[in-house]
Amino acid sequence: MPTRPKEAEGVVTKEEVRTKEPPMYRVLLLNDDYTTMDFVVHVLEQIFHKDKGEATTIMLQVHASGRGTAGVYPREVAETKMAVVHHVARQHEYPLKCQMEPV
Ligand code: TYC
Repeated sequence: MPTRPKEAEGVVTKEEVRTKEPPMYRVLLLNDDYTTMDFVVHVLEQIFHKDKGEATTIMLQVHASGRGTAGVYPREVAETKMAVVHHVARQHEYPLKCQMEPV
């Protein structure tokens, strides 16, 4: 039987212990004509934890191109972020929508 060097006894290699990373999802914000730019920036700051500069860049990207990435998360986190965005948008009577897609 092949032997291991003494110092390798009981050593578990990284591959063996590493838990599998979960599949990740992009949460996308969609443009519309009614939601204010300020509200979208606020959503990106409060829900996606962007600083004001990043939030403004993402909002302008969505405004110009139709959609943009708010963040990338495991499935359940992405689903919750989407639900929170839709909830706060409806509270403020904005039609803001988001979507998620696998990375
Ligand atoms: N297009 C909107 C406006 O001109 C701004 C906006 C940006 C709306 C991003 C939604 O996801 C959005 N007021």
